[in-house]
Amino acid sequence: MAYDDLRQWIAALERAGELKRIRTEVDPILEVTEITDRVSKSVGGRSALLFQNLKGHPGSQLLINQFGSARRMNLALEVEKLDEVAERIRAFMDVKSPQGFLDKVKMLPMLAEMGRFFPKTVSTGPCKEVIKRDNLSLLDFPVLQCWPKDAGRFITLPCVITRDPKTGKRNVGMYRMQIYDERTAGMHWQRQKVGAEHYREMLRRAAAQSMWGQPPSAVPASESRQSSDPARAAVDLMARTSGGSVLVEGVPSGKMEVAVAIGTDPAITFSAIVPAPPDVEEYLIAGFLRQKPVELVKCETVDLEVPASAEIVLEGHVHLDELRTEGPFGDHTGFYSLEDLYPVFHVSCITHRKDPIYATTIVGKPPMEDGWMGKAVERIFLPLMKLTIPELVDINLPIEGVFHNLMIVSIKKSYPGQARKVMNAIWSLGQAMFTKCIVVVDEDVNVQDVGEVTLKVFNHIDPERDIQFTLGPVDSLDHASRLPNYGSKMGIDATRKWPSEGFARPWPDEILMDEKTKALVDKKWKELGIE
Ligand SMILES: Cc1cc2nc3c(=O)[nH]c(=O)nc-3n(C[C@H](O)[C@H](O)[C@H](O)COP(=O)(O)O)c2cc1C
Ligand SMILES: [Mn+2]
Repeated sequence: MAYDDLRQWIAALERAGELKRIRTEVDPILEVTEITDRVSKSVGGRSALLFQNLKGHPGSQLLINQFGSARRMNLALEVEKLDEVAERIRAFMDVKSPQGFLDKVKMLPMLAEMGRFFPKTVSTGPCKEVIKRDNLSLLDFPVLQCWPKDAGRFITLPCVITRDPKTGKRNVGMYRMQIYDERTAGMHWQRQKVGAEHYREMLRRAAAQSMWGQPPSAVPASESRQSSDPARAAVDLMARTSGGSVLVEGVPSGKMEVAVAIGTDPAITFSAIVPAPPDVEEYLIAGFLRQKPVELVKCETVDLEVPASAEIVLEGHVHLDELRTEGPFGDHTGFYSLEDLYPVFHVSCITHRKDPIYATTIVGKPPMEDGWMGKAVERIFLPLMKLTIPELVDINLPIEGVFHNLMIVSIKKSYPGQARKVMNAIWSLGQAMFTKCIVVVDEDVNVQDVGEVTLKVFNHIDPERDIQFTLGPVDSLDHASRLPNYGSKMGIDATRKWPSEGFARPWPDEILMDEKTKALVDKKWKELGIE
């Protein structure tokens, strides 16, 4: 029974006792954050909040903290445990190449099931109840200023939809948007994300078009690699640390179509943060998660499709030759991410439901709502990681490790040096490349128990021997790396060292009481009168 839209999801939250309506007047500037932060940090992340009386926005409603606990994350994906999603993925991947007729017959339901998840385009939907081309303003919505030193108001839970100019495939990514004025906003796709790659591909095309009058596919590779390539100039400029608003000199003006859906059913919202391979459409992932296809409608002013039941849809363009200072913004690292140059989104049309509900989140010091989304990603991706790293037993991204700072993994070690092989595999696996510190332990260590990890890891290592450094891309939010987006990473091999790894000393046993003595004391326990 998939949720068809945000409203069904809100009703389900309310039925489950997981929603609080707030009727007292609250300011979207800072005040919503302070309230939500207290709720996030109380036991169990307490509940989702529906603010119904927002200062300066009479009649508006704002939903926050919808994913902010293990229970709500399970409700969002309609499972008892997230392992069920992992299990469904595993079942899918288990399909062997059919050997005979019977095997082929067995495969049919699986293929039919896959077909059930593809998005469907429908002629219209609730997101078209109100269509505004003129007199529109991003400031109509109760967009938050989250933290005191934020550069302004930020849309924090937008599903940003772009199209790959090469393949025509759509991508949905969650990239925050700083509101500059009624019609413009920042487009914070970090350079390693799929939206940013679509933008660069548009730049390459526009550059090739202006230099050679034809798209890059028609230009000989030797020519397109010339250093005077204006697309390179723009990419290089994006690599700079910061600056004011700039028009990128020498880059042909051009536009890239972008649509943004805010307030979708929870499977779509969640799919926008999932670190999926670039060529897998998130609409399909959402269909898989909710076991029902996503219904899409065409946009009014751009050639993109958006979820038909979205509360709010922003349509518009990113100009290829324009970058603008974005940030600072109080980020999920617990620190402000610094200002940097990002593309600018110009709104051409806003469509929305009647009385739209604005869905948002705040990030800051963990634990917060996004931490629970990250935990869901961790559970769901484990079986996928095992495809390329079969020795993997379990992983833990502790919430205070803010996704990219710390990953603890246990492995079944079968040959010398395997822990280092696993580190390198993780550093080359999609967005796991950002992991600043990877700790590898043997399979007998429970990675979910950070106390046990601390005890065993720091007992087992000879730091100079067991720490591996490497250089590579780091998260844009890393404020300590030597350069933005580029820095070092560290792996700790805390597995037991073998003679074949040059460790000749004996390895001590872990202290464990024998079963006989334990049973004896169990029997006597009451008599001892200690409790
Ligand atoms: C609340 C929230 C806010 C996020 N904001 C950003 C952002 O501003 N920029 C960004 O590049 N990634 C951001 N992310 C992470 C991306 O959504 C995530 O990396 C996603 O996998 C990107 O999708 P893509 O692989 O299709 O590009 C955010 C994630 C969450 C949960
Ligand atoms: Mn994607």
